[in-house]
Amino acid sequence: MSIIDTPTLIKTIEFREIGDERGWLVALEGNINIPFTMQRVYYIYGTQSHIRRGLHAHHAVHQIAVCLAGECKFLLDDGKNKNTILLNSRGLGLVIDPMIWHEMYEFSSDCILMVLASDYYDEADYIRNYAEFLRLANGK
Ligand code: T46
Repeated sequence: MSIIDTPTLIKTIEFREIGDERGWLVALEGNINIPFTMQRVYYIYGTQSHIRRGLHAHHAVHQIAVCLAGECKFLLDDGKNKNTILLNSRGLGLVIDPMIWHEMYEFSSDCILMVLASDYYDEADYIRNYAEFLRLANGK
């Protein structure tokens, strides 16, 4: 597994795309090309282009987002710096670490965004208040 760690907050994983005359296949395996054991997969679709989703950080859950169709943008924010990325490739996973505020926006009408998560859904893991996130992220 090679996690591409740019000087920004954007960390991505390039998946091996296995292709032949029949088409393409990508395999995602916990602790092999996904850096944790997956406990949950969910996917988001049918979001209109003017809608923003996310707008939270997680205390502990690790996640990888893969855009399976269409495109959307992600904003990542660690409380000091913000970076954005356009997700439009089935061969690329975006790492969403704990304590990273994230927002998804500018969804194309055909966007299907799949997210792999390291734990089960628990609302208590969410920080949905930005002021509270900044306080925790900056150690106050
Ligand atoms: C995230 C970003 C990338 C569940 O019941 N189970 C689940 O596993 C999830 C993820 C959500 N839900 C419920 C909770 C809400 O009532 O589905 C509803 C919509 O969730 P939310 O408003 O949190 O959706 P997004 O798109 O703002 O955020 C989602 C994930 O929740 C979040 O963990 O990191 O995608």
